[in-house]
Amino acid sequence: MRVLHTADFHAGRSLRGYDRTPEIRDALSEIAGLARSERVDAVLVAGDLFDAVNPPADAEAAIFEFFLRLRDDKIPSIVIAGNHDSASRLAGLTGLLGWVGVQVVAQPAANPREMLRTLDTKSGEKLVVGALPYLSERRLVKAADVMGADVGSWRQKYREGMNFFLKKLAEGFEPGAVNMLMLHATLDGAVASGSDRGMQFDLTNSYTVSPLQLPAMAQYAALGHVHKPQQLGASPLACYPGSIIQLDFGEGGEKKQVNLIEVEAGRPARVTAIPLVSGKELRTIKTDVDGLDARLAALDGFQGLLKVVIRAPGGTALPGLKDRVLRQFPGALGVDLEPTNDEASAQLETREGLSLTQLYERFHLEKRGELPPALRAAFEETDRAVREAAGEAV
Ligand SMILES: [Mn+2]
Repeated sequence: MRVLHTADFHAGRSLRGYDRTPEIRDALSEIAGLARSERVDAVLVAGDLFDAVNPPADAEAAIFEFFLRLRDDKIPSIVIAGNHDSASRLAGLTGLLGWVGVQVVAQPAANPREMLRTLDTKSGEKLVVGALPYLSERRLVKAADVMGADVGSWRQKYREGMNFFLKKLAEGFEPGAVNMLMLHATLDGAVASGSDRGMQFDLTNSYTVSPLQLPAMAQYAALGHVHKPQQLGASPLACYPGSIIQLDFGEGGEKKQVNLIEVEAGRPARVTAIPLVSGKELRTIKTDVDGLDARLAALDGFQGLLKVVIRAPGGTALPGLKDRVLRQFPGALGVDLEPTNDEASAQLETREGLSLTQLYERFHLEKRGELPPALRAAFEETDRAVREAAGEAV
């Protein structure tokens, strides 16, 4: 049996105001082409189809087009919701997607047996997938706060909760079939992409599952959530194929891939990475003001998306610097200034000591570009109102 494993499409993503959906659409078309040329029996998508709970129409079009391409080639697929997806939205589409051969598991079910999906594949063998969509860690934290429990013990609770689901799913595995797990979660030891914020925090602060918790009867664990491709466990073989294009500057230079799994019932699985070529290359250059022109000139022929970090004394803006970069390299998405002092720049990488507004400003810069003053004012006002309502001194 041949199974194609992919994840983390993030359709609808934009980077500093630059819409990435056309590149994601290209990558999805590339993957559908691979599923056909590799004559796979099934495709597994391990969550984060969309970048946000309310994706733009063209992002939905890209996803539906992908599934229709698979349907045209009679390739069935199994899909779980990731933390970026709206589980309830995907749940609402489940019936319709079923008509084109896509089995969706959007929400964890109280009875884990309901999260098992089976396929009688054209290889003649049966595929059983224990599909575990993203389980909200935040809800656990909230509950922990309310009850005054310490988060450490809730981390343990999360692991136990995951254990319950994984064990129950494994009970549905069949000796004569190919058995796989699929989950959208962080495994211990997972390495984040060079990390443009986000994921780094996620990995150090978040809830994790140990590879040892994965039932050994699974021949392969199809993981989603971490964007850097990697293998984690050996028994069962557990892999993140990673995202399908370089989604943010932290993923710059990373080679993207899908995994092809060749496996028979009761035999160890073989995994082959198939490289993806769609999507623009992301690159960051760091320089001081004097070196700027030379670094930009050296980019000659670079067709990707660029971030320029300029080390300037005290991190203060120098007039005309942004324009100078854009004149030489119109594809530059951002010009950031960084204080020369190493300690200060190290501080920039953490969230400690930053106000909510500063954090939002940073988030906005990453997602949509510079924060407009009116939006900043509205954010501050809302923040103040919320804190006042909570009885905090403002
Ligand atoms: Mn993701």
